Amino acid sequence: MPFTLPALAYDVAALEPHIDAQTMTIHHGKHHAAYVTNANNALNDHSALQSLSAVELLSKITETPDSIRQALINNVGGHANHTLFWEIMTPGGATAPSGALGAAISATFGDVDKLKAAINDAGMKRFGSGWSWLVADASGAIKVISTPNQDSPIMQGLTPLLGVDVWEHAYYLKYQNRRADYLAAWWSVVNWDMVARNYGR
Ligand code: MN3
Repeated sequence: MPFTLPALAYDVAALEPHIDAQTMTIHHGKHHAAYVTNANNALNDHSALQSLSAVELLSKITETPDSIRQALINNVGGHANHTLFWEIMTPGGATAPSGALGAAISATFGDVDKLKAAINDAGMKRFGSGWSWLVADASGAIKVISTPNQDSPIMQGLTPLLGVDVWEHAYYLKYQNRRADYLAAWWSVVNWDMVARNYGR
């Protein structure tokens, strides 16, 4: 089995009250687990691809077999997206980005509040299910994008630094239709140290 569900680095209740424990339990233990299972199933008859990492598969997605490409986009993408999502959240993390990322955010957006506004705007404009991202390109330039479904920025040659899940399963139990409230609250649990580390990778 190429992929396994990563354990959370914190308790499912640790992000309360911003992200509730029931949402975390279902999101991690059911939704993410299903992406892992379905990614592994898609690779069942493709042993040559089983040694590739999620990043490698997504980077070379156009070279994967037609018969499984959409399953890989959905499920390897879902696995990679959620793995990053859990990592960039933490209880009681730094409230602002530092180092090279902090400088890049100041230079590109003006300040972190403008970055947050851009991420929230992209998340609000995402019709249906998807993600809002802060990404870096190969030159280190950063920008905000949104992707539908589980499409990964890695497929576009971009490095995801921060991503917020705007599928209803990420917020509906606590926030119902109030995606804006979820997005506003989510910034309280962002792990800026990890986001900055992603920029350095
Ligand atoms: Mn999700």
